[in-house]
Amino acid sequence: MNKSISIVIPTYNERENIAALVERIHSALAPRDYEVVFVDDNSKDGTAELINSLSRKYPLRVIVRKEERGLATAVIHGIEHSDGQTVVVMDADLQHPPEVITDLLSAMESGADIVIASRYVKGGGMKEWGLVRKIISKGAIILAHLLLPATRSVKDPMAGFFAFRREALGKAHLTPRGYKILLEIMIEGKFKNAAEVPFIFESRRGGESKLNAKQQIEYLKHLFSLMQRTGELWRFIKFCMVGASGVGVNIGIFALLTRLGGMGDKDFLALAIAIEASIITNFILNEYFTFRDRRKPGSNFLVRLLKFNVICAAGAAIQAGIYAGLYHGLGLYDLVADLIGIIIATLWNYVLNTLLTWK
Ligand SMILES: Nc1nc2c(ncn2[C@@H]2O[C@H](COP(=O)(O)OP(=O)(O)OP(=O)(O)O)[C@@H](O)[C@H]2O)c(=O)[nH]1
Ligand SMILES: [Mg+2]
Repeated sequence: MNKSISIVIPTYNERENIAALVERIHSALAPRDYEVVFVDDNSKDGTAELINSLSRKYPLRVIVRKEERGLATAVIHGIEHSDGQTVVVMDADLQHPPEVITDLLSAMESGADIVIASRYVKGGGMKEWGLVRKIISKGAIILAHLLLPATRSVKDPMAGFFAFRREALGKAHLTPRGYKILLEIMIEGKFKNAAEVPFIFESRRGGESKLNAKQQIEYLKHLFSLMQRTGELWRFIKFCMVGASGVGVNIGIFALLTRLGGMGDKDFLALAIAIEASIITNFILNEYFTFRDRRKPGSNFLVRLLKFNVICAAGAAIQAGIYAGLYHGLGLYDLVADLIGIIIATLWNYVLNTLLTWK
């Protein structure tokens, strides 16, 4: 039967949390027309059996997967095997308070097509998180914001607690890895209006965490795959190619000025002119090649040129500083010191220009 709300919950050995979870969902949502679809990866602790017995009293179903394991694929499985117009995704371990579902639904009623229960908006947060986990969590978000501009519309694209309109997801082809299903959904779906509501990430009530270092590696691989799919990886390669062309312009003009231009004794001036010329050619190539799709009609070309210039000048200073520190300070081989400087300055230029110049 077609329900209006499908709540998809992946489970792996969560027996201890199920009864409280189901009761709290029911008291938050009744009398709305909802169903809970659990996707259990063949837990050994009797999770699925408990859900089955509770399904006599509550609108629940459990799908048991025997061949596959993994949080993100379990969530997709649940999305594909449910049919509510609104889909809610959450964890089973009561870290996502079921009462917040009603906040998600109200935001959807006010016009959002995807709503995220966010730790990083005012009123949100997490209980009992150690400093290391906080830093990893924040670092992962910063990385996603930098490398995948489509995630910048929300402060917490890593959340595992969210709701969306099924129609807006369309026929998206979802191929996530690891844990971060929301990233995949946001990038592959056709959402126009994302909203966030605050929530406090509770401490785990029972059972054990399945989060481990392997998940962090999976996250980086997933990020890379999303960069490939969205064209952001190709954009970065283009940016590096343009940078390399700038080296040619720089050397060529410097050679011309000092050899044919009679500036042999004014080599610093010749160098400054050569650097500025390469910044300008880099800008033009980036404007019409690397960031062609991000030029906004009516926005100011000269303002962008100025921003690019300032960022690249700072990049050159950073490169010189790194070279000085590594070669003169630490005695590293000079070409290695130079190469490290170039890599860091390139990253600096790329990140700052995607954030400020071609937003
Ligand atoms: N079906 C399925 N569910 C999983 C799998 N791994 C984790 N889950 C479920 O996904 C949800 C989130 O997993 P957790 O281990 O709680 O991850 P976390 O909340 O980031 O980490 P903690 O704060 O330590 O709990 C829980 O409901 C788990 O039962 C899996 O491989 N398959
Ligand atoms: Mg958890």
